[in-house]
Amino acid sequence: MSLRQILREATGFLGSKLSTLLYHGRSVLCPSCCERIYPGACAIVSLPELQSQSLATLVPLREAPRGLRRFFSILFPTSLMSEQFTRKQAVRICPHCQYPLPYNIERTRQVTIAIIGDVSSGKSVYIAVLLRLLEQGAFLPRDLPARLPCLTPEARERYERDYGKPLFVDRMVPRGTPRAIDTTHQPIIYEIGMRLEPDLPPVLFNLVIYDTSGEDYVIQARQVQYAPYVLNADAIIFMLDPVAIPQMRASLPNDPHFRYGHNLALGHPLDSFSKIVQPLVQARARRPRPLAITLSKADLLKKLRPVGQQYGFLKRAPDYSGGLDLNDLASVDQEVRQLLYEYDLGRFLATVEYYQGQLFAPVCYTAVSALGYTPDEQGGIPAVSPWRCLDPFLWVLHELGLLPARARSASGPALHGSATVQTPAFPVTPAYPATPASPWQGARPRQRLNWP
Ligand SMILES: Nc1nc2c(ncn2[C@@H]2O[C@H](COP(=O)(O)OP(=O)(O)OP(=O)(O)O)[C@@H](O)[C@H]2O)c(=O)[nH]1
Ligand SMILES: [Mg+2]
Repeated sequence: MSLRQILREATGFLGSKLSTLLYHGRSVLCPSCCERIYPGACAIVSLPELQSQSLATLVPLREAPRGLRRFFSILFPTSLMSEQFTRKQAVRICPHCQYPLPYNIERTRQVTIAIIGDVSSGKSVYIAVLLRLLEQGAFLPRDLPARLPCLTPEARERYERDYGKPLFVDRMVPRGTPRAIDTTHQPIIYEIGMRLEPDLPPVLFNLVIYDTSGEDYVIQARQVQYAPYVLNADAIIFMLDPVAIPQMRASLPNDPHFRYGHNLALGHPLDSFSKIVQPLVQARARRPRPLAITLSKADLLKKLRPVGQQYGFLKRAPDYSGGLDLNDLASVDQEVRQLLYEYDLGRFLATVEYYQGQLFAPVCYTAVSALGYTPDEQGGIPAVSPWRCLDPFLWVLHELGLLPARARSASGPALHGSATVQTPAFPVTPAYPATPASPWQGARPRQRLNWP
């Protein structure tokens, strides 16, 4: 190697180290291709032009900066919040996939909640219901000043057409999500702003939600290619299908539900979970993230025991209007753990515990029924009556420091001692250290969030 080559290599190496240092915290993930990008280095285009023209002929309002301009643009990205840019409906586009990025991407925290699980575990139905609840503001404590516009109306409309309309209008369960054929995604993004205290700046973040087929999660090669956002997700909701639990399935009555939508061989939940987390293990995830293990189709759980001996959490419906009730969630957590233990899922619980601390922290067990009813043989439902659907969602937001909880609980610890709940025969890690703070328990806006 000549001296000149050595010098060139050394300069390149130092340059890349210096830029990593200087650009620290300036990069974000493109919500579509999941490549790391610098918002300040992206081209800015006009959205109407983006819709009417092909990308090849697109005339940018501002080309991607080069040289020294690129350096300063990355450090001090242009804000699109000006009259000039608003009139032109300006957006940044991803340099890798040309996805029009959220207008506030350079200044607002992106929060990805990955709702994952095996085939037919109930992800899409849950997401369709969750989006409705979100848009109704059902997750917000009563009277909390807030706004939650959807930043991706087209993706939202498509989702409504494919899942919302069949469910809410036709009263039929939607079809399974097809396997992905494209490595880019069209997530649904909401800009959520909440004013927790009148004299404090609002809490602001972009909530990013994807829906992908279970096949793209449980096959590792497909997950890294078609659902790479799982690797960087801020929190994970793992849908655990009761029908896939052999002992539970055997205890359920011979319901038409089992002939509908479950013609595929279901993987054992431990197997599905292990396959889904394998890429996270291999990628050596840098920080643990909240994990909500969510037993889906909880309406079926009512069929496991006689009416008088139901689990306590099945008899209660939480009231979210007063804010997140951590005590209620803590007792659901214990009861679901116990239920899983009873149905021979001790190894599943032990595996989750093995990863706790390295990949996931904290971990909470919840149960939801997105439909509230068991579909008939044709997939028909009398209505959609969601039950506890906000539990895992609110819990992960709370754990990410984005949503307050109510300071005192109406239900709660007393339920631990209710007649139907026995002390589990396995160690239960308390998921909620209850440390009441100000009126809003656990909200940590100043430390964690971006301010306008
Ligand atoms: N009883 C009951 N069944 C449900 C509920 N939610 C979903 N199901 C059933 O589960 C089936 C699968 O639900 P989906 O939401 O499509 O499952 P998915 O995880 O998105 O499946 P893939 O997209 O194929 O991975 C539905 O067709 C319903 O039959 C529920 O709340 N209760
Ligand atoms: Mg689906």
